Amino acid sequence: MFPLFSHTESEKSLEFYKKNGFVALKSTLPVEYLELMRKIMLELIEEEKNLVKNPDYKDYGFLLCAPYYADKYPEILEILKNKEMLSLVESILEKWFTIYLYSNNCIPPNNGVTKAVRIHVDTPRIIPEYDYILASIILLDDFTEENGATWVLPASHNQETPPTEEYFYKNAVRFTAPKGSILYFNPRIWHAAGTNNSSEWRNCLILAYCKPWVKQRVDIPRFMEHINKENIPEETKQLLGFRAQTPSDFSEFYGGDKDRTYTQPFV
Ligand SMILES: O=C(O)CCC(=O)C(=O)O
Repeated sequence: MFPLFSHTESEKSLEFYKKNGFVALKSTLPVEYLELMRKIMLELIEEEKNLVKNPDYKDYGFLLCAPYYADKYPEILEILKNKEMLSLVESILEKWFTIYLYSNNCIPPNNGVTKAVRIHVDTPRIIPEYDYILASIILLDDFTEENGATWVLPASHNQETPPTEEYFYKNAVRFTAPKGSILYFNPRIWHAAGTNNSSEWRNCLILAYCKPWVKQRVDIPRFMEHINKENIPEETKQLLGFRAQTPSDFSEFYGGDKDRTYTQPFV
């Protein structure tokens, strides 16, 4: 059974994370929001496939940068106001972390898989005892063995060589949990998505966070250039990386508060 902590059990959940390289929290997200996001994600993966226009497109089921669509669907940014979700991130990465990646993984039904089905790590480097990046999976559906719940090999984040398939599937735990639950994991841990043998899509959001000086997976502020950001709260902009952009001219480095592009502490 996969342990699910409540967001109030911060000490216990942090201790579990430090020992195992992952930890899961119970939902604090409204069901209506999860359902809406599920619908939006399924629509956007088709839209993105058409936008990319690459006959070799291998990322079907993933969005490269969900905030890119926040003009059409401002709800995409709403989740970034969820304090309970962010508080564990802050206890691991400390204040001023930013978003490394905001994506999703939607697995098609009837034996469907995505590229995440292979046993993999998300980041190659190992920096023992130092957290500079953290990944999370937010369930938009109940995850079951049938619909492809994520496999995680406990405490494998410092293991350089890949486990054999036999070892992995014998020792990995399966993240079967109700929708809204969040699995946080060190992206250096060996893990895999399952195969979806159900008749419905299996959906989740993927949110990864990093220290503010780490280069984001994609440049989210530039991806959002077409979006009017007047109504986006300051905290959300900071999370998206708008306060951690490397300067591209003298005024962006030496200028006043309005001109400078890196306006948060280096931590
Ligand atoms: O969707 C899942 O179950 C796992 C996703 C994953 O492995 C990844 O995004 O790296």
